[in-house]
Amino acid sequence: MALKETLKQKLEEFRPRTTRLVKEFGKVKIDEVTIDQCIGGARDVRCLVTDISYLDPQEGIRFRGKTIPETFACLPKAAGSDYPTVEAFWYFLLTGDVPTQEQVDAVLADWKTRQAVPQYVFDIIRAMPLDSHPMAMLSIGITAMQRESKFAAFYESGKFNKTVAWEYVYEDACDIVARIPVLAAFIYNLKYRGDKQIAIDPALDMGANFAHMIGQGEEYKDVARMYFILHSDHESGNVSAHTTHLVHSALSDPYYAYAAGLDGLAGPLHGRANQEVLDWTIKFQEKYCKDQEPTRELITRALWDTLNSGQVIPGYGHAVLRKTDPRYTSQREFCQKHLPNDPLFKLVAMIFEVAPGVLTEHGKTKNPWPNVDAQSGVIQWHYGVKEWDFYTVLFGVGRALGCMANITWDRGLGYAIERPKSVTTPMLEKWAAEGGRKM
Ligand code: HAX
Repeated sequence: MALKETLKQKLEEFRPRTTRLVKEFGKVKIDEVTIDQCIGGARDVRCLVTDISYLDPQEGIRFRGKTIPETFACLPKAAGSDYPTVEAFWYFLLTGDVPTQEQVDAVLADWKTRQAVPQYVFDIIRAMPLDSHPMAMLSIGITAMQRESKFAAFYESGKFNKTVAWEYVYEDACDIVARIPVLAAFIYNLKYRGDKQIAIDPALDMGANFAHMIGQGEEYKDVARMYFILHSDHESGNVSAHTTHLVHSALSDPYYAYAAGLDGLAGPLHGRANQEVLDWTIKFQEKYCKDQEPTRELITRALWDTLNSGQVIPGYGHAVLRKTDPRYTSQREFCQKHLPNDPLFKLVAMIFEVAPGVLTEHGKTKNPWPNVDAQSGVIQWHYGVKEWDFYTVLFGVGRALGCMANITWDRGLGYAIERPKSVTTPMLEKWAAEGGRKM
């Protein structure tokens, strides 16, 4: 069955479960909120629902119930590759079903019809100063493309109907995931390759085509596939996914919603950490390793210098995870296989040996282990993508998959506009003195 039909069937089967939970069990308590959580970024408050991925603090992410190795193992592979296509993963993320090769080919063919980015979007980005951050360019590109939104057109048609609204979100979602790598490649070529643009190769899958469009060779095709899949989804409380969900909950269309998600991803505590990691590592090399090999002692000193100057160690720590991020491990395994002797990989591996101990001694972070961003830049650097301010854009291409799958389901299940309640500081002080709010 084609993807949209399968999704329709899944939504129809699933919807009664959500309706029943709200109608029959709506008042059942699943959590309570402390003052700490209220001021401290709602950490651990269970008030979002998604079935697309789940993040266990010890185990890490599962996509549709499968760990990263299980996900890579179960999906049909790109021709001649150990990695699945992004198209196969998209089918899996949306439906929870492992697609057949025929179903993957249908997604591939569908994306081919969607991937052209309108010329006016390129013109708008070209009008920006060339030293604009590439994340600003990507976000503006997605906002500019809002004109293409099928969901917005449906809303404006006067025929808006909640039960079929998800179909228009789905259409926009597919357009966005098919177009965003083309937009990202355009930005890369504009900023760093003297505007030497490369046309789409219609014979290639999404990851391979991205590699082709930024002038990369055969090996980078798997890098792109792996990278986009690994960065796709991390349940729905992280800043980019939550922002996309929040903005779309006001029935803002997927273009507005994902542009907002990208703006959140651009923050150094979130997606920009991959840029910061490379920045930190290269500066470390320049400062300490001009005339000597990196040592554990030098790394320890540099880490303490960073902490003592009040900055965070980028790529380490996590709001939910309490162990090494399996997305880090997956990329580390890729490095061990494909670039074991790369000097930067060796340095990052040495930082991994030292940083958790330093952070533990520092005593602040709840999780001294590396996250996805500690390893990702090394791979890009190795293959010649050395412009590290572009790394968050790569993250943004991958994250589109998770965010778009999530809002398609949000609409399909009719989730409400998000509107948590705020309180004032005097209220908190009163409840603190009384030992809690009287319910
Ligand atoms: N280096 C130094 N201090 C750190 C730290 C790190 N890597 N990680 C956490 N801390 C500090 C926090 O700043 C906080 O200090 P204050 O009490 O002074 O505010 C304290 O330890 C407690 O923080 P936490 O509860 O362990 O962590 P949070 O949930 O508040 O924050 C962050 C999670 C990921 C933002 C945090 O660990 C961090 O800043 N890490 C470095 C940046 C980074 O790698 N971000 C990417 C995370 C993954 C991701 O989203 N990718 O997109």
